[in-house]
Amino acid sequence: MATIQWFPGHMAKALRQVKENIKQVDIVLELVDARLPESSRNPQLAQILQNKPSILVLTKKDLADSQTTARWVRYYESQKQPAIAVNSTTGSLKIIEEKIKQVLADKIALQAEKGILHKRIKVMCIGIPNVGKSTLLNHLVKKNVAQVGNRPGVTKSQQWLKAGKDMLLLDTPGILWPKFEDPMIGKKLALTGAIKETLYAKDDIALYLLEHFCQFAPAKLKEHYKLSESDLSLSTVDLLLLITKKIGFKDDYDKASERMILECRKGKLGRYTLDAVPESTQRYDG
Ligand SMILES: Nc1nc2c(ncn2[C@@H]2O[C@H](COP(=O)(O)OP(=O)(O)OP(=O)(O)O)[C@@H](O)[C@H]2O)c(=O)[nH]1
Ligand SMILES: [Mg+2]
Repeated sequence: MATIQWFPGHMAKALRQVKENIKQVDIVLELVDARLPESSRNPQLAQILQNKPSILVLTKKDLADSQTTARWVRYYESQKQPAIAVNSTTGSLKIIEEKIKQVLADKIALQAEKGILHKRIKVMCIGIPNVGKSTLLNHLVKKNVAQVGNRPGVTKSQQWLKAGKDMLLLDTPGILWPKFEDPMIGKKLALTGAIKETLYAKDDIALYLLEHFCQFAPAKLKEHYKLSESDLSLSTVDLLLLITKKIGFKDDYDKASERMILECRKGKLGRYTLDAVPESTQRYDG
């Protein structure tokens, strides 16, 4: 299978702007996709964040396996990285405001001692493309001020937004990193929609999808594509050809791959998490 290569071009500029603005914010919301919390975490950001208070926000929790998400959150908290999981398309995001105030409690108390009250908290929101940065900020602002869209690269430049009297929020363009050390990361990011579709071969990603679901959620695959038990032991290439026929695309497996990827993103194959929680946290189970 081909390795997805990503040359970040304009993302280098976006990264530079993050470095410039980090000094003037109180806290960073680092957004990752709950379906792949580690693979969607930009390794370049760790160095930039350093001692800046941050919260790891696992977005799209409605699409991820809920037990695994809970374990991921506990894992990060056990690593002293404050973390929460959210679905930004519904319900209240009060939980984020509360978490921000909790993480900054000492700083706010110190300011209060000095007589500084009601200082707006400056929050920067960062993460890979399409992870839901603008959606989450719109929720916090309670207005649709930031443009959102279900494709990577919607936000083109940084934008400050006011959220009530308490917070100032900075929306930023999604940033990927120049090279994925592990080609699986590219496949996971492509499957979940962080990479422009012109940059990967759809059949490669559909084959990855089949590999994952055959191993971790065969029942869902069987049910959705009306497969028999023996179909599941076919090679993934033969399975792709079979599904292509079953969904009426004859031998157009590129079109079938596109359909399968979109259905998977929409949750038609059920909730799934592509990244496994490190073994050490298994003890948290049950
Ligand atoms: N199911 C689900 N969809 C979400 C969630 N958050 C965001 N989305 C969807 O994800 C897509 C991308 O959202 P955006 O807010 O534009 O993402 P972004 O991170 O700002 O993307 P860029 O500006 O391209 O970097 C949109 O279709 C949102 O509706 C969530 O918690 N659950
Ligand atoms: Mg955006």
